[in-house]
Amino acid sequence: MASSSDLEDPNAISALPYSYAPLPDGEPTAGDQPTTGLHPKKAAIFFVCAFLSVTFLVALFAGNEHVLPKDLSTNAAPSMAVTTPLSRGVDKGVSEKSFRPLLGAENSYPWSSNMLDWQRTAFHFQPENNWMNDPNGPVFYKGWYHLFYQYHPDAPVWGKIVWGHAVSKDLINWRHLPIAMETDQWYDEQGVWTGSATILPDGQLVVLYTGSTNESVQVQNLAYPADTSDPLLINWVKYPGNPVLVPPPGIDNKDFRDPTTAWKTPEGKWRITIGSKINKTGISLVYDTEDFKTFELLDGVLHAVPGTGMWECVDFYPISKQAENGLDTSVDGPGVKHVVKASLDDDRNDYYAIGSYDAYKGKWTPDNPTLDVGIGLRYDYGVYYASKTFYDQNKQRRVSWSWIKETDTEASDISKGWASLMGVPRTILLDKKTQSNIIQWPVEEINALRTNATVFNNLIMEAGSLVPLDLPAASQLDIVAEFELDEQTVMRLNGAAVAYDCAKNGGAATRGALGPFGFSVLAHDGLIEHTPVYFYVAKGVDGNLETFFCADQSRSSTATDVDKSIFGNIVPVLKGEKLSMRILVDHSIVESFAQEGRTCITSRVYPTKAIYNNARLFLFNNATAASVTASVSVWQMKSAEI
Ligand code: DQQ
Repeated sequence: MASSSDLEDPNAISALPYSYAPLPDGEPTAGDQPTTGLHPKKAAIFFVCAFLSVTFLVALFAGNEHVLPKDLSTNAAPSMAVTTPLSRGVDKGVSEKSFRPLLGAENSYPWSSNMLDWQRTAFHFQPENNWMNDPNGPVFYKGWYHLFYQYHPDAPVWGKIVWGHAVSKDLINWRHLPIAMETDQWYDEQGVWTGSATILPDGQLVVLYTGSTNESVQVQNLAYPADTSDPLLINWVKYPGNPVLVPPPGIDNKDFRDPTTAWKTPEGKWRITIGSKINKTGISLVYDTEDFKTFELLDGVLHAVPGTGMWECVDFYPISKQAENGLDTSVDGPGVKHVVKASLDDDRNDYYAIGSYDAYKGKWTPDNPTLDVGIGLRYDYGVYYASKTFYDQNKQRRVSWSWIKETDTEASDISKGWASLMGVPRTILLDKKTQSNIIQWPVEEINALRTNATVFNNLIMEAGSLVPLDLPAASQLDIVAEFELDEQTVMRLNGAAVAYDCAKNGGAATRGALGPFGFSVLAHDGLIEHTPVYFYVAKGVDGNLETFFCADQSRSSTATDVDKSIFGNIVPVLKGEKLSMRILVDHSIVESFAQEGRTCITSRVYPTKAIYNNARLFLFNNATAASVTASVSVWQMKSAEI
């Protein structure tokens, strides 16, 4: 453990590890239970009581180790009874649609309907029942936001997919509409898969989507509204000449899917890109068209990255180097960079890179080849896949939707009757300060759901302290916080060459001189269940600080048949910036944003006890050396109409 002499002795570098093994297991005693919540008026009294001992904190964070199923925190096969594993998707030619680590697992926890009911969200888009995956064709049309999505109307597992459809005036409250497109043609008999919408200059709309044919060949099809004057776009027509594209020579029949929104070429044609692979190299093919019926394949590809495997749901869009607004997909020019995003079939994560687009050649080059698509930055370091952006001409912004899968068993999903959510839509901008990453932030409309704010200013959290926050409820929250590490401790501290990794370094129970500190959400009083979302700061031998943003699901549930991964990554923090985070808690989904959206983590958690009135929120500082000053605003979130 760090002592003050460690901090002051400049030669004691090796004496100050950034982390050490937590103290031995120990169940918290009755006297250890934090019983008093922090009400602003009682802050002074509470302050003295709330800073609990280091021993207590470590015991709470590490003490229920026995509930951790080790086989679930790695990718090893689960230990529970395994029936015939049902891989959903792979044999049909798409990425795995079951949660692979729990494939074929039966429930090993006695879930009650009360527990399962609590998991349904209050302000995240989901269909009324059954299975959903990728967002499709998001668009703003005649005053309505449209969201189509991959939907299996017959069961809460992936299967014969159609396009579900819902509309909204504000991206938050939704009206469900009839299925937009069914599997009623030979060219989409096995599934109406992912696609995108393009608004033509005269305001008309076209959609290109992937059909899986009667023989499971992936082809691209054209569809358009039956009645363009209908703002709800209820009825759709499939072009009689479909398919408009079949896999080109050299491309496998099952490696050709998910056409993008079209953008304009310098010659005035339309251009799209479609994900594929050649051997292990992920690629994006480029086609030009004038009428969306006949297409010309360009030589070469938009981009290729060896070793990344099949690229699903490729997205390609411009971002402004200076402006605070989003850009229509066809915008190009000197003040513009371009993003390529690919959803990697092999690891089911969304990766992006920023680079330059050569419109004449139809090629894109990353600014930093070491951070190329699939080997560098991710949109989100948790559960987040198959995202798709659209340009919202209503508010001049680029908005991203994403599929957030379940990470419990299919048996639980069948009991619930539903599976999957959409993440809260995010506005995407280039980070003007770093110029090397995007920032993602929940759309402003979500703030309308905030109510009943509780504010705590300048809370000083000593090293090893835990503060329960007194809130009326804690299952639907918007938490915004700023943190400042005690500067003198940071300056006195010797640097060390220790590489930190959220996933591999033991989570929130592993203590260092400067972290972890943050929130425990969906926490049970005795912390038998809780999900810490936190910063971990490390001082390098060069004296520079590195900041990591993590979410630790390892103690999120006492159930053994749910995923308990620990997520996270580094987050850039520039000179003079405070550490800041925002967390949206909505029952079984927790979305976390650091430094205004530079690094994001989406978690799915399935507590059994920290639910309904027993869900709490804690602030903690599990560092060994530095105190942290925190300023926090917490809002209760109203339920949206969905
Ligand atoms: N989901 C769709 C495919 C896409 C995959 C099928 C990504 O079009 O490649 O449901 O999740």
